Amino acid sequence: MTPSDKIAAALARGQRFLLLTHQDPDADGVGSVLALGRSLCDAGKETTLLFQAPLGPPLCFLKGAERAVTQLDDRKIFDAAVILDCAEKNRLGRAADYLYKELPLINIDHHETNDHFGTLNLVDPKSSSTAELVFGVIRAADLPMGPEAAENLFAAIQGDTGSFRYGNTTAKTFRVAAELVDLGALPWDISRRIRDNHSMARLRLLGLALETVCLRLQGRVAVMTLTREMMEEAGAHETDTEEFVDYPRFIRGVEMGVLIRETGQNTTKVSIRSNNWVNAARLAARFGGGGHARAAGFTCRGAAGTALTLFLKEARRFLDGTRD
Ligand SMILES: [Mn+2]
Repeated sequence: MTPSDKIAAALARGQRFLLLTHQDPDADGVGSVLALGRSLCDAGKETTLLFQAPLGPPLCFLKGAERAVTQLDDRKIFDAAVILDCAEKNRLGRAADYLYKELPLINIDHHETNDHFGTLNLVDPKSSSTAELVFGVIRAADLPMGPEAAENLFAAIQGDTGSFRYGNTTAKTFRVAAELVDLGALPWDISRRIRDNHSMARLRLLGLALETVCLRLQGRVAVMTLTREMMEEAGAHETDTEEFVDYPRFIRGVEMGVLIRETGQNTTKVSIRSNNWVNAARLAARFGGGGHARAAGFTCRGAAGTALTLFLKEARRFLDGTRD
């Protein structure tokens, strides 16, 4: 039995499921949770969709997002927890507090750095997205897939592939996407509601951020910086920075686009995107982070300047010394 078949059997057998994704979730995490939640629900099962924090725009515009909760009755018992798009258990944040000892964990993910923390694990780094794997599981379990589930899976795949532009987009990704359109997903409507639906604050922040873009390490690395002051000045939210890192990455000749963003008093998040050969996940792992070959990140102590110095030192070694 393949991992997908085993998970499908567990989903078909169980009745009560807890669905979760990583903290600060993206479209893949949220869309996968909502889609699988909808399918299980339509099959007559009881589902609880738990997020660490309330969903903000644009992900709260996904259909079914209003079913999400941020707290549980402690005594609530489940047949299994399905954890989606989450490389390690501690990426669940506070939501992990609700996982009690005997609860079986079903881990479905596509992060290369996934540590197989589940009782059942379906981890495929070749998959464009967790949603593409969830599509296969829903089919294998013979669960219903209506327009709402299809739309959420489509939005998730669109998110992780940068609208089918990134290197993780395969022929299979398009086949799955086409099936989702057959099932009722409307690509233009999802794009308009989820991807091309920005606040004025985001645009103001982008203006400030573009001013900071500079080339480093002989033009191989382009860096964008966001300080806490800039976030405040623009009145922007964390989710407004989604895909900002593509601007430095899209500069001709650049191998690595980097976004340095202050997230707290003394913490900075570094997002890395590579174009051709740098394994961003391995570089991020040197700082205790992780992700995918072309998209990864880590968090470190200190303000933006400190983080950049630390990062460039290691990035130089990486660019000069390794080719994996
Ligand atoms: Mn993902």
